Amino acid sequence: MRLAETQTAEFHREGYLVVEEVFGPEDLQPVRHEITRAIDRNAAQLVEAGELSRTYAEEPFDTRLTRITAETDKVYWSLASGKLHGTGIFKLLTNPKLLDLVETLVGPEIIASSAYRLRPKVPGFAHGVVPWHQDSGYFEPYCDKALIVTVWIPLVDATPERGCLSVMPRVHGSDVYRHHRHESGKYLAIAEDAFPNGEVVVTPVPLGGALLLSNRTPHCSGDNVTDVIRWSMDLRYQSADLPTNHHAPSGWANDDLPPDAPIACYPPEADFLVRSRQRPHDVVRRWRDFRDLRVNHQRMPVSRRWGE
Ligand SMILES: O=C(O)CCC(=O)C(=O)O
Repeated sequence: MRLAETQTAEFHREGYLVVEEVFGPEDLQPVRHEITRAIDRNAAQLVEAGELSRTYAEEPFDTRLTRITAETDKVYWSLASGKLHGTGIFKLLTNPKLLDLVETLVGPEIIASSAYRLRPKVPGFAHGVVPWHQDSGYFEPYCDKALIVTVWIPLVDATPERGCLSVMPRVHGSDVYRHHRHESGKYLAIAEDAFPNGEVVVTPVPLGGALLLSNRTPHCSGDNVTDVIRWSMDLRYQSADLPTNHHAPSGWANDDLPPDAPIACYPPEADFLVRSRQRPHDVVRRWRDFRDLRVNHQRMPVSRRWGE
């Protein structure tokens, strides 16, 4: 599914775009399955260790982790963020419908950014609330002016009550605002005195849809005040012409970049090439290769741009 010209124009003008009916159940089921297996595994271990009373296996996907998290947050932390790298996640990251969408924006040589995140927004669990930030706040400054597209994909209907995202449109043409470590300690947030004075748009996304964001679009998400876990994934894509740590088998890496370019826009984790006409042999097509890249990646630090 490619974006229509009007949609591309809207994305560039507003800094975000909601696209409905991108995915069918067959696209999202493998991820749900991978998450469920991970919960099964981790919950069983904790029951065995006497840290959880039972696995809550009878609970549906929408509520099971809430019951578990009421006893221990260990299962939550074993899943949240970029920890999973199974076949379900790989299938979604390389989903051709998704890559067609992304190609409209970043071009035909596509790197899946290392920074992909799974977010179970468990009702009443504070970590799910994300303060105002631009994704570029987390990336290397060298990549500020480039486009790194976030594709935010809910695994349930994402409504305002469940803590969907809010965005600030039409300010993404500015620089990256000053960020600081948020009081939660977990996130970066735009500093109060640097905060842009823009309109705020709440962006519900129905199951099957996606929210596209630019790396300089300020966004945040609030509390989930329902009984349903707001499961979502955010994936990121960039052109292979930007810094990347995917050292492909051919030996290619950042060939044309100046010496002061960082090793990757987000060095701590492993990027990988997902589509290429110029170097089709370097595309990561097998889940095992993806897993090996993720597992064997030598964690590199990000520069301390916010003086932390
Ligand atoms: O899913 C959320 O609540 C926040 C997502 C986010 O901040 C992001 O995708 O950069």
